[in-house]
Amino acid sequence: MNLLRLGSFPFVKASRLSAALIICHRHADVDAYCAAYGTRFLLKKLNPRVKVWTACPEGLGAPAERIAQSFPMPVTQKMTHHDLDLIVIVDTGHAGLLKEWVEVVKGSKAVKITVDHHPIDDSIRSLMDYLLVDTDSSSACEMVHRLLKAKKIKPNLKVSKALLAGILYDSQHLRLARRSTISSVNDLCARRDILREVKDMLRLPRDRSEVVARLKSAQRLKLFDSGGWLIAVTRVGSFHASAARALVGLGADVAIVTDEKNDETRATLRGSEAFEAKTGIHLGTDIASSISKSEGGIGGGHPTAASMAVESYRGDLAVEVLKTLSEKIGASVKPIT
Ligand SMILES: [Mn+2]
Repeated sequence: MNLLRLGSFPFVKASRLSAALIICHRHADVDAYCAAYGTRFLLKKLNPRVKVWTACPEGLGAPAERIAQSFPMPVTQKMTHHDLDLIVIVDTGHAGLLKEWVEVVKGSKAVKITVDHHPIDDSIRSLMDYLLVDTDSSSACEMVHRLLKAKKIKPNLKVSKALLAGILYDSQHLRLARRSTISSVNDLCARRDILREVKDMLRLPRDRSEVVARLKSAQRLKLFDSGGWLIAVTRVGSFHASAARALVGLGADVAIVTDEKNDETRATLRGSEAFEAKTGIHLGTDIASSISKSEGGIGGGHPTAASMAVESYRGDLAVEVLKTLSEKIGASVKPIT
């Protein structure tokens, strides 16, 4: 992604911009919400008269809900204004994650732009006029920061904190950071060193229900071996991502957490960095996206963090993931008892 192209954002004359819609993925996480927050600021700076709506399909996830208290913005439930000039989709690699908002996007004559760091599925590609996609970026927030920079707009303190929160969240507190991430963090902290403050914001104590979900995921754990890699399979009703991360924290190379709700089967995957580095398996494209495509669901994600959802699924999604994983690894799956 080159900066010249970033400088062309939002690909419509800012002075003519009157109505814009920002949409993030369903159950917005901290990165998605904060990227929307930063994009809203950017559009308002480009044209103070622009009216901006923000949509978070199916609401916010628990960590984003907490962060949103520090960075409140109006979130619209239903689009009543139909004459949009611009639609910006942030942090969303698959159109299925837009839920009912996909119809708003399809039906609008607005210029449509995706700002994302996920591998982009064709379902999004076919809807968009412009793709600002960098899969090497730590987060959508890092990209929004680069957009601000390209437009020579300085974020205020609140926006700096929000973008930093998204970067820290998606980069696992900079464990997955690249040089460009550090450069963004440095910029965002230039006016005031907000690193510690934002870290503390994200480190609020976990809800008891989340802790229970993490512990139950360990209690219900089934362990498998494929080619020497330890694969943990479990089932919990909520906090899938947190539970999967906890299992990788315990030492699993890959954690698979599944659940069924309202006729929808979901699977959340997390892998260790060593697993990705040694096998080259991308949990987003090789596993979640490939299985959901063949099963008629939605799925995708990053090399070590991915998820998928399939409606009216008849089989056992965990078994399907294990099968696909072992094929990619090139070794059979053996239960460890
Ligand atoms: Mn993200």
